[in-house]
Amino acid sequence: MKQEGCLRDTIIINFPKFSCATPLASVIGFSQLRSASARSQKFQKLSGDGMSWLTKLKQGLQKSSSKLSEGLVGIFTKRKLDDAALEELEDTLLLADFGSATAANLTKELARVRFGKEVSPEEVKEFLAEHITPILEPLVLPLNINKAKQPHVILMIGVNGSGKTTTIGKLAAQFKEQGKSVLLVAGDTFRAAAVEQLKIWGTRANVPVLARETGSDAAALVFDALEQAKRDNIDVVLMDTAGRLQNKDNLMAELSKIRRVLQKADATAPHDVVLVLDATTGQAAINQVEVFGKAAGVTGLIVTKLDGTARGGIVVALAQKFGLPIHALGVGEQIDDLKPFLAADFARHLVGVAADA
Ligand SMILES: Nc1nc2c(ncn2[C@@H]2O[C@H](COP(=O)(O)OP(=O)(O)OP(=O)(O)O)[C@@H](O)[C@H]2O)c(=O)[nH]1
Ligand SMILES: [Mg+2]
Repeated sequence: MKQEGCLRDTIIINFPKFSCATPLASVIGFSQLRSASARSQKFQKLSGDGMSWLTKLKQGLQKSSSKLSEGLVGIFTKRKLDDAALEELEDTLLLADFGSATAANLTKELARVRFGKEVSPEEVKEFLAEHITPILEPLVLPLNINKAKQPHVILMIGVNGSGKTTTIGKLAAQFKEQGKSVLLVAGDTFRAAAVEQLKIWGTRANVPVLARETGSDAAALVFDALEQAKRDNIDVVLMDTAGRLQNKDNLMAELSKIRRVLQKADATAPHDVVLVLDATTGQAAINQVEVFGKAAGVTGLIVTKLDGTARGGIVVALAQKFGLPIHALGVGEQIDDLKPFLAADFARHLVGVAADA
């Protein structure tokens, strides 16, 4: 029987409400789904073992802060602030990916206030945290779901492997926790594995996933998904896209098309275009913001894998250069490893001055 709103060739899991879903059991068996969901609850309990997000952030930024501390101790122990020390400080900041403008400004300001005086590594850390915080402060903006835009559409974009799909899973769990209805859309139609990965995250977060077979047109899928979400009064639609290198013009053009097509379904969509950046790639992130920004109108950033790098200064470089909102930070691979971006906490943990959280 044909039912209104049915999307042909579309697979929807985890959401009995969708009338047109291919029988769920043929995609992922109900029993599988139930046990996976139980596992995910257990997993959430385990990973959210009372550890505060500040502790987690601190741990996540450990590599950056210890590298920086090492550098500062080497430069400033029992030493007056002279030209050579300032030069070394600037190099240390550059190595931590703060970017040339920020490294130069911070060094110049320290020279202005302390030149010729003895200064300890701890004092330099305090100075850095204090001066980095106001650079970051204006960019603190969590992904706020606009109730008036039902659904609120978030398009996730970025280069291959930056953490888009994982971040979607983490965000889905957070929105679900806030009591919102969420739909995930497997807009990475290039690889079968990408669809499978998103389904696993859908199951963990206990939200539906809308997918089509590999090779389908991503723009057509996102259009249909948005129409479906409107009919089903979904609060938030998180759209995954295939990773793409920013120098591949045809793939970047596809992103522009996805955006245009979404606007046909809702002139105000997408409401957020989030560029997911892998912190371990350091300064390469700068070019990604520029090119993705032109192709898809990036509205905000999420920086991932801060736990795996000493290059956390990239967040400051991005803030200084683009002034785009930073919605959240990825500090691990687990479902609760997406942390809010708070300027002072981030700055202090980045340079390693925070008291134990
Ligand atoms: N340590 C760490 N690993 C992460 C983080 N975010 C994602 N990852 C890992 O990075 C790898 C790539 O993540 P995906 O979410 O598949 O990245 P993607 O951008 O969707 O990749 P493509 O779809 O291939 O473009 C996976 O192994 C994730 O577990 C993070 O914050 N910290
Ligand atoms: Mg992916």
